[in-house]
Amino acid sequence: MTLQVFAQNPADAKASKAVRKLYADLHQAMKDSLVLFGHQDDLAYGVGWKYQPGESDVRRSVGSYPAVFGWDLGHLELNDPVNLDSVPFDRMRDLIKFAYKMGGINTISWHLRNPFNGSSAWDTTTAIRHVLPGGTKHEAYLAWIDKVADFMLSLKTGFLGKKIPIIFRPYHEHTGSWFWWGEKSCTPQEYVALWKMTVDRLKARGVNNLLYAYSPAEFKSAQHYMERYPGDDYVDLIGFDTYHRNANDSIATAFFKARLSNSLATMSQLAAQHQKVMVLSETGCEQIPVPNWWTSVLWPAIKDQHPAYVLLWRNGRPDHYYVPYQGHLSQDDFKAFQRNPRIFFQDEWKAVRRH
Ligand code: BMA
Repeated sequence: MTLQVFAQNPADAKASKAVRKLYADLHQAMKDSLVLFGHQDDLAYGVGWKYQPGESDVRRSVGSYPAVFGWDLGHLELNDPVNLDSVPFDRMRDLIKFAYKMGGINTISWHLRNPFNGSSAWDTTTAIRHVLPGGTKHEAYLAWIDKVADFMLSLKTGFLGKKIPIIFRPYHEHTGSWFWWGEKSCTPQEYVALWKMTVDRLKARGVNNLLYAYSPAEFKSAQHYMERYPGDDYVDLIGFDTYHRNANDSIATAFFKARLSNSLATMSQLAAQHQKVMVLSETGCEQIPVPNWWTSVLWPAIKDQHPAYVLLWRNGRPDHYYVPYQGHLSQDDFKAFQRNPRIFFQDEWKAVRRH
């Protein structure tokens, strides 16, 4: 199916020129059936290294950086100097600049604490109604959003301090029930109210360098996907988070491939109807135990619907990583995947995007 997607305005009517350009570039990538490759925390650490300037497991494996760089603001709300995965926020800011300067795209998620009891993002105790207007935690929560606003506004580059465009992806995987903003912890109205309150507050604080990504986990139908959609004027990217588990089981693998391609087919119709950009906002197969996973599982599942980018999750620990490190058993296949003319890493993306 060919997508009828036309570049259109971002949800934020005051979005900066750089945001508009990024949005147009993403629409163009989709029209051209390109898939940009992304990786979470790519420049911060990898398997066996941490904070070495210029390092990246993706680059070590295939000779190029990813085109999309993912980051997470969890614990910024606590005023902590490091995020929930120990990445110092000051270093993150520098690495976001580094990625942007080489033509990369930055996207940020937020695994923030439960605002009702201060426990982790995975504490599903009812929280949203306490942070909405009239709730006991409302003011404190606005202060949390303001910290995000300050961080976003601090992402500047060049002599003139131009703000770096960012794809912000809050309250993700809400069709699951593992986060406090998940499906079983709030009503659709509460979820939408939380989203709108967040975006409105960021805009009120002068933040105009964001595109907003909506990214449920598994969903049953188009209707289910859209059940908590905040609206076309609050969302720019239609995303999906899904992981391949039990990769040594052929039935589980076939199931993952079918579910991913069917989900993207549903989403691509929604993206076309709403004129949004479709992305695979998080995916991966922990430790990649299948040597040809890249060309035999991931690519066949995405090639027909071609999301504008795929973001692989972080290389956090020797038992928790999603892209090959140098010498990994799937490295050769990852190289073959990179050579696919429709998959773009940083060097290829930099060469074609508008400057
Ligand atoms: C999860 C795991 C955790 C991490 C969290 C936020 O999927 O990687 O170790 O803290 O994401 O990045």
